[in-house]
Amino acid sequence: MKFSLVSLLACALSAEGHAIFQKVSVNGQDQGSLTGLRAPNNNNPVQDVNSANMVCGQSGSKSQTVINVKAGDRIGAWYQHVIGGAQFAGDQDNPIAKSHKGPVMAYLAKVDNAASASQSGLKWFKIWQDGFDTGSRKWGVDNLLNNNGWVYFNLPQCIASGHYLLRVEVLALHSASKPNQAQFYQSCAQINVSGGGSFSPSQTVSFPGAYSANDAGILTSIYGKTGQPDNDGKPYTPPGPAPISC
Ligand SMILES: [Cu+2]
Repeated sequence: MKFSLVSLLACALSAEGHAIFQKVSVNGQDQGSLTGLRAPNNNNPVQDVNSANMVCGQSGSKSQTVINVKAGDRIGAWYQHVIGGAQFAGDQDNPIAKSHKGPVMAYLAKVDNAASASQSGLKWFKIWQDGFDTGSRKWGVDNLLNNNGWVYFNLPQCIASGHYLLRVEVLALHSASKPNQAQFYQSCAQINVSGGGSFSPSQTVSFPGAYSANDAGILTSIYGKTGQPDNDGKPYTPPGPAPISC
């Protein structure tokens, strides 16, 4: 009994490093907790790249709001350890455990109505990613940690106006040298873009489908010869397509 209690505790503790994308800002304006989001209720990662949960995370809360934005706007995506922020005062694993190194990525998919659209069968294109900088040896997650959980990127100016789901994803690679141990943390924001251009993607991907468990950016060891999570100073390419340019 004692042993199983100990392993249960170890298990619970190991779950404490996770995170949830739970708030959006537009040009610095905070949109409010879970507003305009399809977000999981708990912070457990998705580890099966073939799961339907790869789209917007495990099903949890779903907002009725669609966030109005303009092409070119600066979007913020806020990750915190649990819904609302830290799990407890002095939570060292907020916004996410420091071990959880990896890239951060953002994708868009055009929909008719972002509040009601089904999230399966969509055609996604990547608009941004923050992978690994070989000079500073910093990961996208390091920048998230330095910004108190905020990830910032600009919506491309060229995208067509209209409704989209915006999928923001953290890929934590601390255990990714074993198959199906990479951890995916994503939610989707429901947005209505105005002032856009004429871009429509020539190539799109599906979720699930965009990734394979053995992709070079997913089944990988990030630990260099010194044991640091520095990818040995080598370049790292996040999974999925390259971000669009316009
Ligand atoms: Cu975790």
